[in-house]
Amino acid sequence: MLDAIQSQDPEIAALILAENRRQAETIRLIASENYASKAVQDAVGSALANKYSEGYGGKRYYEGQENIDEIERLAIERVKQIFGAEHVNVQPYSGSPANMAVYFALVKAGDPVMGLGLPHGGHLTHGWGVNFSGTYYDAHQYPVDRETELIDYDEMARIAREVRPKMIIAGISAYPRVVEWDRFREVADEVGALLVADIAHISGLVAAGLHPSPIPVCDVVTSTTHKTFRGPRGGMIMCRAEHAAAIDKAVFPGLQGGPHNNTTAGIAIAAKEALQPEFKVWAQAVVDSARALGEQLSERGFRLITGGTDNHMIVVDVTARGVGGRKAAAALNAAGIVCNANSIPFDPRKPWDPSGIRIGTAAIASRGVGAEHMGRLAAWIDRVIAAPDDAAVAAAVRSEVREFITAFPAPGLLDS
Ligand code: DSN
Repeated sequence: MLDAIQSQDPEIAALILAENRRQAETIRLIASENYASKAVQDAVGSALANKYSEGYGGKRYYEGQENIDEIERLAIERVKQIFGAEHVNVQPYSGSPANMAVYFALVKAGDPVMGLGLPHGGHLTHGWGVNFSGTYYDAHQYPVDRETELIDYDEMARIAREVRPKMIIAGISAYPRVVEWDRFREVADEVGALLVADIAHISGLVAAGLHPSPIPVCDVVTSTTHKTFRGPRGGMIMCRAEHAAAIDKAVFPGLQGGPHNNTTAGIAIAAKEALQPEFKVWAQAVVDSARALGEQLSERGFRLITGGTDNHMIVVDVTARGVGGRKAAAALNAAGIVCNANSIPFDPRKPWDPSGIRIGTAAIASRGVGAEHMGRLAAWIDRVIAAPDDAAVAAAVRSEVREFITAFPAPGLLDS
C-alpha cells in the first residue's frame, strides 16, 4: 500500500511506517481515539478526496456529483437509522466545526449560552474563554459537585434561571458518568433555551444502547465520528426537522466549502458497521473494560474522579501518588501506554500540567483486549506511576507491553 509513497517520498513513507509501528506496539488509552476499520481507512484514502461538492444532495454547485450524492445519502440514511434523528448533516469537518455550526445557526454573537466547564469535563467549544465560544458569546459555565464530582444539575438550573441562556450545551469530553438529558430538558424548557447535546465521546455507546439517547430529548445533537463511533475523523449534526434548514445553511455556506467526500464515505461505512450486531458486543466490551480497569486501579489506591465510570473513560487524580498528570502521562508513554494528562474538577494545578490523566478503553477493545486483561494493565500503570523517573522500569514495562499487545492485531494497520 505504501509503494507509491515509498518511491515518491521515502521520508514521509518512513514516518508513516514508524507511526504504524508505534500504534501497533503500544496500548492506546486516549479516550478520544480508536482504530477505524480497514474499509473506513480505504474510503478515506480513495479518489473521493479529489472531488469538490459544495451544496447538498441534488443541489450542488459543481457538476459530476452522481456518485457523491448517493454516498452522502447513504451516510445520512444510516445515521438516521442508528439514532432515529429527524435530520442529519454529515458534512462538518470534525466536532468543533460541528459545534461552531450550531452556534452560527441558532444563536447570535453576544447571546448568553451555557456549557459544562472544561476542567469539569466539558469541551473548549462549550463556552471556554480561549475558544470562539467563550469569546463571541456571553458564555456561562456550570460545574460538577465538589463532593460527588457529578454534574451539579441544581447549580446548572440556578445559573440558567439567572442568566437566561438562549442555548444550553449538555456534553462531555472528560466525564465518566451518564449524562441525564432529562434534567437539562426541564431547565431548558423552564428558561426558554435550546438544548444541544454533544455526544462526541459517547455516540458509539448511544448507538449501541449503552448510554441513554439524547435524540428524543434535545433539539440538536452533535458528534465526532471517530471516537466510540469508530469511523473516520469527521463530524455530524443531528437535529429536529424545524432546525434542519438553519443547520445546513450554517455548515454550508456559513462555515465550510466542499465537504470531504472521502470522509463522508468513511462515515457511511462506519454507520453500516455500527448497525451490525457485533458493534453492540464491541461497545459492551468497551464499557466492561473501563469498569474493570477502574476497579483494578481503585484497588491499587488510585483515586478515580466520581469514584468510577459508566462509559468508556476513567479520569484519575494521580497527585495522591506524588506525581502530576503531565509527568504521569509522559512516564506511561515511555512505557508504551499512551493516555493524556487531564484537568480534574477544581484542579489546583494548571491545564498544561494538571492533576489527572484520562484513560479510555475504546481503542483497546477494537483490538480484542477485554475486561479480563485489565488487572495486567492496572499493574503496569501502577508500576510506572510508582517510579516515573525510572528509565529501567519504563523499558521493562514497554517490552512486556509490546509482547502483550502485538498479540492483538489492530484493525486497519499495515502489517509490519
Ligand atoms: N480532542 C478531543 C478529546 O480528546 O476529547 C476533543 O476535542
